[in-house]
Amino acid sequence: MTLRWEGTGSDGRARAGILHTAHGEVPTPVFMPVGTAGTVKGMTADGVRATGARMVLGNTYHLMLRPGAERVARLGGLHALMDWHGPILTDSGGFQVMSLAALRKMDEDGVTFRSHVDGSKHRLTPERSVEIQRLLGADVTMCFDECTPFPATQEEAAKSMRLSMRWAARCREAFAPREGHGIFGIVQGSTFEDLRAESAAALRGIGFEGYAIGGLAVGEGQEAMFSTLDFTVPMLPEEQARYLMGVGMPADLLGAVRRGVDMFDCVIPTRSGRMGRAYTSRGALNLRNARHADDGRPLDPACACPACRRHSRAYIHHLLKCDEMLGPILLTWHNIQYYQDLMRRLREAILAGRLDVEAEAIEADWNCAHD
Ligand code: PRF
Ligand code: ZN
Repeated sequence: MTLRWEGTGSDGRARAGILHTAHGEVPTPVFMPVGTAGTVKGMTADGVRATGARMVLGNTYHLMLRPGAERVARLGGLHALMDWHGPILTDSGGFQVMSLAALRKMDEDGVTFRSHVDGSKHRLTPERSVEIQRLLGADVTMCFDECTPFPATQEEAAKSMRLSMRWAARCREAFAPREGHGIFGIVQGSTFEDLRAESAAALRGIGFEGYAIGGLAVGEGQEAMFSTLDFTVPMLPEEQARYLMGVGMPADLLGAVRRGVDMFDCVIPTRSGRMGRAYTSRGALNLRNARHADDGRPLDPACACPACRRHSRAYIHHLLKCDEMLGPILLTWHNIQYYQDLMRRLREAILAGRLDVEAEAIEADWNCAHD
């Protein structure tokens, strides 16, 4: 059987479940740390697993440029290469081409672009993207789509979404079903309800193992993202996983889980860790700030990660000031741990039927005056 999602409980619109994949089971709601170039930056695979993470994301765009999809396949696939033996979801490349590549030229068939690394010329089509994701060994393949930039007029958003839907049909056709593997469609349509409805209906007509919501967290703001989720999530099948791409901050995850989303990925915990920022149960901290220089307390007393169990805020501040690589490493570990702990708390609250109470407690803690 291909990859499937099994619901195990719900609370309001929020759901708990299990994603069954070729590389194991993943309890949802789940946050997938981003392993763009075959590594969750600054973490060993064992370290990522120790945070509780069970599934990671890889990128078609980066890996096709370096080290190359055929080479990854010759080396035994992405799981073996990065020593990550849990499930991997790969993004399809379209979003990264648009945000990173130079001299992009899009046509009905696909996108031609120049590498942001060495300027070399490349082409991605729906068929090639699916082939690359197969060569990488992805458990979850994503459709090749266009993430409609924000803001877009209704006409622009419709044209872009309809292209993504034609590409989605080609991706489904190109995908060879395999035990425990699946392909997800991606709903586009910007913040327009009728376009999201048209997109969701088109994808349901094609039929996928799961459904992603794309084109959000692109500058529309949390309120518009939430209201788009309010009408888009109910357009998706009840029996399959729902994945909100590229989201987000802890409060975004909480709001989206309450609106029925099961899966997330985002660079925020890793990228902001490298920049000196920690997400904690008492809100965010910037460890570069001088006020931490004499603070002997851990980042978060509620956290059991190595940074919190063994080190002070003062030490991490010092490491950052000296540009020592352990600073970003510790903060990355902590942030991934915090995201995993948050998702576990939400899963348990959904299963216990007390998500509202739990969400209020979490939010009250984030907003408390002292740190
Ligand atoms: N499409 C794809 N990847 C994505 C997005 C999208 O719309 C987003 C939008 N937040 C992040 N990553 N394929
Ligand atoms: Zn910690």
